[in-house]
Amino acid sequence: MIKDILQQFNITAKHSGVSTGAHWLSGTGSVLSSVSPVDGQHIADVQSPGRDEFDAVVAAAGQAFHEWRQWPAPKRGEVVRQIGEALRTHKTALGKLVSYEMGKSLQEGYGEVQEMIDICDFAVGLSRQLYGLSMHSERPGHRMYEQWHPLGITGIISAFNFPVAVWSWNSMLAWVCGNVCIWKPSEKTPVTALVCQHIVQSVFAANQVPEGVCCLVAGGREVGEWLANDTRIPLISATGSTRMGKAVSSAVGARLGRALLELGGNNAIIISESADLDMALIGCVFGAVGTAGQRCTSTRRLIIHESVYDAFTQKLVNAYKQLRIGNPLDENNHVGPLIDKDAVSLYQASLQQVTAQGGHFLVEGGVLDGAGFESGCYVKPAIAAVQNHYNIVQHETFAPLLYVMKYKNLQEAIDMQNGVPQGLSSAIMTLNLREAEHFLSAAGSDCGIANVNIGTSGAEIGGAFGGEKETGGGRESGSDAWKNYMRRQTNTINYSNRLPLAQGISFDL
Ligand code: UN1
Repeated sequence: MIKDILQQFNITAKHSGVSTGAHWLSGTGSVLSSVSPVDGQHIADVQSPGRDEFDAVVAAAGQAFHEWRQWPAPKRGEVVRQIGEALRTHKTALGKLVSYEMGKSLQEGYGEVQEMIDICDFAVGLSRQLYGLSMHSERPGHRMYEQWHPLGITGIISAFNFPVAVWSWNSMLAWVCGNVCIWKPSEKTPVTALVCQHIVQSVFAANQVPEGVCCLVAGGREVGEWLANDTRIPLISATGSTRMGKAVSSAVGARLGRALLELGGNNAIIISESADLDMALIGCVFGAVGTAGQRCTSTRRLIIHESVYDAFTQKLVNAYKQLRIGNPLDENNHVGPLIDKDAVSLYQASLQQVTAQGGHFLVEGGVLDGAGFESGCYVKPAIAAVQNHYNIVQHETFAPLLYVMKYKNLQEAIDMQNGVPQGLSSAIMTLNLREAEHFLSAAGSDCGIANVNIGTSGAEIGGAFGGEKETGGGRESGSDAWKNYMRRQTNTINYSNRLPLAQGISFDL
């Protein structure tokens, strides 16, 4: 099945990971070996760029920008509409491949492609709505307005957990805005990126889009560093760990470029005494074990009112007993593998730290072995009772490890929810209007995303996505996140026959 999908997209056992959107370049950099965490099978080798090919790609992108920025935005939107159509056609194949290369459940693989289709639709509409404001000038016979122009090359560094959707949030918006894109996908999931590149290339060819508008540089850390340091690239949009984000941010900041960062989360749900506990349960369990806890929006902490703590943790423990762990392509399973053995080691180290720092397990974790688990990447989702201040709780463990803790009053719960270095997603489960509104107020959650009676993960594309503090401050996807991909220009036009100065200054010659 996977072989057929690879054939369908012309993915050979050894494939170039370097493209200008019209041509595949033979890479001279290191080889990325893509291995499925589902069954440990090798998928393909992807050749990354050497410095010369990287420079050739940036040059092609720079050249293409001169032409692409002059296409009317709705015409660019029409091309993006066709990408959305192509994604609809290939949803099943690409969804399966996402599931196989990354390890998320098939439903989530399809969901990820749906997210790409949704952002295409959003971007098409946006291509006729890149609005600027007009202002009233203080001077007679003057007009003032602002307009938004494209920035140039957008460098996109994406993570393994959403191997294709996060690229599409960035590239579809960047393209309708008139930018050209260079994508460095995660070195752990290069094959799904190759498929996206093939899909876009055929749409672009059919529309005579100039070479260089959609570029791919599949590579490791070094390629990320080249992008971050390159003064020809005004905007770097990076998704990944806080450590990576700090490195990108300082490199881009040192050259006064723009960085759009979407980094780690440490997302909590407050379970109030007035929560609908059955409804809350679904949000909490999906949030904690969906994508095997490898979303940046995954639920890491539950802050539970003391009066419902025993009842709710009992429900959680029972629900965890029902979880089926196994091959994510089998739709009977809820939880697939972690991305690789390094991730498994980090998960195991976190389990040890929980006990060492004073926590105890309500549901024990562990690594699965035996038939069906040969890849060594399958782990048991765990639940631990902890204190919020434990060092391990303050860190994001990218695995299905859920922390539970008790609170007495809402202020204490909000302080705990905010009392971590990260600030991405947050939620409260309550039927009490006062609590809900307080949680959403300026004195409530400090996160970029705050939900009521919905879990922390699974945001729709229509809202701006991102968070505060160590999450990096960037906003991608919906609302007015498109402004990150453009430069604002303020224009003042004098149509009078005098030249009055602003602020009433007189300057007579
Ligand atoms: C991510 O984990 O990097 O809100 C993105 C969600 C998804 C996107 C997550 N729509 O969970």
